[in-house]
Amino acid sequence: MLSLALTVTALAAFISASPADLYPNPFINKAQFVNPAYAAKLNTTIASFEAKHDTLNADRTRTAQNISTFVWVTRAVDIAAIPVAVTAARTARWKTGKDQIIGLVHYNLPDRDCSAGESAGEFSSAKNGLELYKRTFVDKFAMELEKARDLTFAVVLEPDSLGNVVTNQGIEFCKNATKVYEDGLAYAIQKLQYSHVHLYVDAAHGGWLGWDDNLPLAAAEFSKVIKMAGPHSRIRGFSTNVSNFNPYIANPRANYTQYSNSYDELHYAQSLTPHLLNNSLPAHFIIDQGRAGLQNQRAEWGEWCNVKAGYGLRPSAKTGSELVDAIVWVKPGGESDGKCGLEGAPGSGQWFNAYVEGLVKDANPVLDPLK
Ligand SMILES: *[C@@H]1O[C@H](CO)[C@@H](O)[C@H](O)[C@H]1NC(C)=O
Ligand SMILES: *[C@@H]1O[C@H](CO)[C@@H](O)[C@H](O)[C@H]1NC(C)=O
Ligand SMILES: *[C@@H]1O[C@H](CO)[C@@H](O)[C@H](O)[C@H]1NC(C)=O
Ligand SMILES: *[C@@H]1O[C@H](CO)[C@@H](O)[C@H](O)[C@H]1NC(C)=O
Ligand SMILES: *[C@@H]1O[C@H](CO)[C@@H](O)[C@H](O)[C@H]1NC(C)=O
Ligand SMILES: CC(=O)N[C@H]1CO[C@H](CO)[C@@H](O)[C@@H]1O
Repeated sequence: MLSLALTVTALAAFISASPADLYPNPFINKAQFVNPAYAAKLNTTIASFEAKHDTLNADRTRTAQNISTFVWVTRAVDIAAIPVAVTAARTARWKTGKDQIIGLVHYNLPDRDCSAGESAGEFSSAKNGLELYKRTFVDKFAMELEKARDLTFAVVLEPDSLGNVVTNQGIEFCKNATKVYEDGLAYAIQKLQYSHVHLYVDAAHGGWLGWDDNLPLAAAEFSKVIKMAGPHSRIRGFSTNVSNFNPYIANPRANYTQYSNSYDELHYAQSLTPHLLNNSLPAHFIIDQGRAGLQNQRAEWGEWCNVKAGYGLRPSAKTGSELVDAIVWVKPGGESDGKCGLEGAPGSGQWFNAYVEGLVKDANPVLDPLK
């Protein structure tokens, strides 16, 4: 009861003190940018359906080609994808008359993916990685955004990194990486302070940081890093469930969540909120639903790799919750999580076409075929 009372008090304080008009939801009245590079990959899937004379699913895939996904920038050479996206977004604005918000994932910390090892990056802290990260990645990333002040950006910062700091101190490589993660992330936050850029620090997902014991530790860690970014640095909020399979609203809740109050991503946002507010952090979220359409496919919550899935809720700023700025598709479905999960999975980031066929067929809501 005590924690419930605290939650209600904190939420009430949030609502009455919320200076919503000082920093409104950046997704309102914007079209989420559709990445032509992802649409191009889906042409492979259209061709494979057509080869099987499955015109229904080929036409559904054409609809998916018009849905927004985030652009992942995971190596220094990928920075080149930013101006390409910027040009495409300007074209889309010109064609549709709608202002665009481009979703980017900034994902290249030294010693990356310290616990799972499927997505190790190009920088190692033992080889001057922090300095290389700052100079050849963060600075260049910021420079590209600075050149596109006519557009709006939502940037997901470093998925999994603070989740690993909070819960994986028992893994020596993560323990060693902690200082570098904190310094690197704080530097990125500080460097990306522009009024047209909205930062969402990654907050893992409900099955990870959503446990009651982890919530205060997570909020304290976020607070530490954001303070390190300096008194003039601000973030819009937090991203959750990047590349995961958790539903926004579970129905029914999965059995493996039975001891957690954060049994779906909306409940996770609600559970984390009082802890964020207690640390003077903004309680705003964007939630990845790109692969959350098919529920209850896992025996355990911890399964994370190429789990059988369908495309989930569509990207939208109509979320039904004041806490949630937008439903987004951060993970471009079909880029493999690694050589694990469903049979035939290729290495991390490679196109897994059979998987995409499943995303299309099992989409929930169902994809209407493009006429
Ligand atoms: C996908 O294929 C269509 C039809 O062949 C073509 O017009 C389009 O340019 C391709 N899309 C991309 C993004 O490559
Ligand atoms: C793509 O989506 C936009 C916005 O949702 C819509 O206005 C447009 O008609 C769609 N285009 C196609 C080809 O479906
Ligand atoms: C962690 O750091 C210590 C001290 O620098 C080093 O001896 C050890 O090899 C590192 N462990 C890993 C797994 O990188
Ligand atoms: C949960 O477990 C019960 C009992 O074992 C089972 O009947 C039910 O189908 C399970 N629910 C889900 C969503 O898996
Ligand atoms: C808020 O923070 C204070 C001081 O760090 C702590 O004692 C208290 O338990 C926190 N309350 C909640 C709801 O996290
Ligand atoms: C950012 C984050 O926590 N992403 C996780 C989302 O869930 C998948 C699957 O459980 C994990 O692999 C990701 O690490």
